Amino acid sequence: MRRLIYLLVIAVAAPARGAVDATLVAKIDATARAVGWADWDRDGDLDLAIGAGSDVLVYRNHHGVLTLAYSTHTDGVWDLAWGDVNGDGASDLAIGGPTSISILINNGSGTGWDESYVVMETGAAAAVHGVAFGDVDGDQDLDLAASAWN
Ligand SMILES: [Ca+2]
Ligand SMILES: [Ca+2]
Ligand SMILES: [Ca+2]
Repeated sequence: MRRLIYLLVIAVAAPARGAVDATLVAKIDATARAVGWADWDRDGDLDLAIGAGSDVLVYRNHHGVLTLAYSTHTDGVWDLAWGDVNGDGASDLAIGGPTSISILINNGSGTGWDESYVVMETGAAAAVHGVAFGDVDGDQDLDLAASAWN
């Protein structure tokens, strides 16, 4: 079932807790489950990735205005997380999906991905609903935690 999802950017001013200013960024006709910020195009500001149905949508930030810059079709995006997997300074994207965990390698120029690959096949019995990067063993590279259920 497809649902119309409203995506909002909500500014929360720290001194005025509870007072929020919400800006409508886009309406997406898909089940949107995940969002994440990173400087995708390496221009110094944060861009927004959205998992919308089977697509990863990247909205480029230009002086605070977000516009859809790139769309990548996958077999489903249940969660996403940014992290520089290959250490080239550009944030890459991990995707938890209905049957696998995959990685999109950022080409670093704001024009797309160098490659994508599946890290782990979980099968239909274990949809991946959560992914998060962290350096678990302190060896200066990112490790990936994932949660799955069916
Ligand atoms: Ca940027
Ligand atoms: Ca990278
Ligand atoms: Ca590590």
